Amino acid sequence: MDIMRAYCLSLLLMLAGVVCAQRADYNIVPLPNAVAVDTTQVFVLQSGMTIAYDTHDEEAARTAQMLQGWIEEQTGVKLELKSGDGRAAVKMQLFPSRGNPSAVSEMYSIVVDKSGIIMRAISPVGLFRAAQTLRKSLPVAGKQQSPCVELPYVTIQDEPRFSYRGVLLDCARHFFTVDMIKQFLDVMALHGCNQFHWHLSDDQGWRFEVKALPDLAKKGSVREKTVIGPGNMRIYDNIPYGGYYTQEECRELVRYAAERYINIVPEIDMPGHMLSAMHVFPELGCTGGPYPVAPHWGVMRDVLCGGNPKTLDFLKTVFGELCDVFPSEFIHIGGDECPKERWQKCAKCQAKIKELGLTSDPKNTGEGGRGSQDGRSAENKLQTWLNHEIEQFLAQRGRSLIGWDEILSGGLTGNAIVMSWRGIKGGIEAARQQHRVIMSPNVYAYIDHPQLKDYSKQPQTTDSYQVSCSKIYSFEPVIPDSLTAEQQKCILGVQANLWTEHVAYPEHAFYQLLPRLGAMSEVQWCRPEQKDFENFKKRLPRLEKLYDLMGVQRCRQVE
Ligand code: TNX
Repeated sequence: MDIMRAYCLSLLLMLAGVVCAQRADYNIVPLPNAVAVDTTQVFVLQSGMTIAYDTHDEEAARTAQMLQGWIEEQTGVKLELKSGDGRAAVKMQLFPSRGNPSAVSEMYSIVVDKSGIIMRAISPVGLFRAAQTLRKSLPVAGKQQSPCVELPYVTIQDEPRFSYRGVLLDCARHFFTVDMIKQFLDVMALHGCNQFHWHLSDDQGWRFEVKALPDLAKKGSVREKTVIGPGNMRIYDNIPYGGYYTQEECRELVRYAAERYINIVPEIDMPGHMLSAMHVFPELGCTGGPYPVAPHWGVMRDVLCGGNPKTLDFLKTVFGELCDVFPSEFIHIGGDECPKERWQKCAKCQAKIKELGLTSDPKNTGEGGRGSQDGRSAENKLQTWLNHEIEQFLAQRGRSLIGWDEILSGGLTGNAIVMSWRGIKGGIEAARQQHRVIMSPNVYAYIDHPQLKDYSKQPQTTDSYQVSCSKIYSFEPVIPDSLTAEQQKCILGVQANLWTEHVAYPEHAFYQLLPRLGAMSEVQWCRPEQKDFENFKKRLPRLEKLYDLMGVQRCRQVE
């Protein structure tokens, strides 16, 4: 029967002069929640048909335009755009929800049947997700003679598991151009990611223009040389290295990201990882400097002075302008890897500790690895005080503070959100205190680490352990045994981090990112019961064709 039907259909198509060599396949990455397909019947999409968006919604129009471009680029099928055409082959319908208007739902559905392709959503972002799903379902065949695509009948229903689906790009250790970042954002959108964590400052370079402090970016962005090789062998290239983003460029990226439903979370890392600023303003350090912009990697013992009132003034100037440029609710203040060696000996820091009445807890466990500040020493509490000052400053502007999990050490304050990177311990602890959490544990989410077991087969990068696709894929961020149902809701989502100590070029950055972001996207998007690594591997090659079409590099092996 099925064979008969297919035969009749192809006969009909041939009579109509249509011979379709291309067929859609809904086995995409990340896998939608529910896909009910009927492969015995197809709708044929061909040039001259239309895409209609049935409101005068500007966002829907933009998404329709993007979809039109993707379809043509992938399949050669040229569709026309129309608003409000009831007979169009592709319809994008918005049904604004009458419920809670503040809840932005990413939910969408796609139905393909004899009348064509209908995408429905209750907010414009849902239509964008639907358009991405359709795009990923279409083949990548390039230019064709008389192009058309067969789409098997289907009903797709989908929405993401987590609201925060992030990727970090470190633009401090190495600088990436605005054009590269746009491509990075396109790749993120392809994977359904919605938070771009932009690491804008570190010991090795300051990348954000602060208008009130023009020297900060001008001088703080340049290091005189860069260490060569895997570890810190202290062999340098002796080539000055720099680059920073003007506020205009940042705004342009905010717009570009927003059109792809991505929020930019800017990070200025404080009070550690600040040598690039201290180089320009040595009075901000406990010893007075001089402080060169760091030419090598690691954790530096010179950090911002916690007791100098100028430190807080400086930070408020910086975070004030950061808030002007970035509309994000989330503002990242770093807070990681801040050794307290200087603060212990600094008269200003000790005076401030006294003034605030801070004392070490009896069970202070001292400092942890990589200069991390575990334990409730008076100095860690001074850092908490500093965080709290910034948190209140941000709160006045309607923003929420995110910090790396070290911000737990001196005690969490206010609404602070914890980004758990040294495993998931910090995240669990924060959720138990009813603070929001983003899980980004290094052993699962650090894509600066090698993806293949054989290090010799890949470019040199952060060494030590392997973070393979399967390792990432196996990550389950919500631990029912450790958290109550209420506490589990504090887990906003998951993030992959691309640190760039050893990643200097876009090709290498995308090699580190792909296809691992594919694996990460299923952790971020899919329900645990849907996940199956072997099945993921079968779906990946079709996504990789899109990587190739987009012109981005990738690792060609999956482990
Ligand atoms: C730790 S993650 C860091 C980064 C490094 C990274 C390298 C975090 C908060 N700090 O400064 O780039 O390891 O893997």
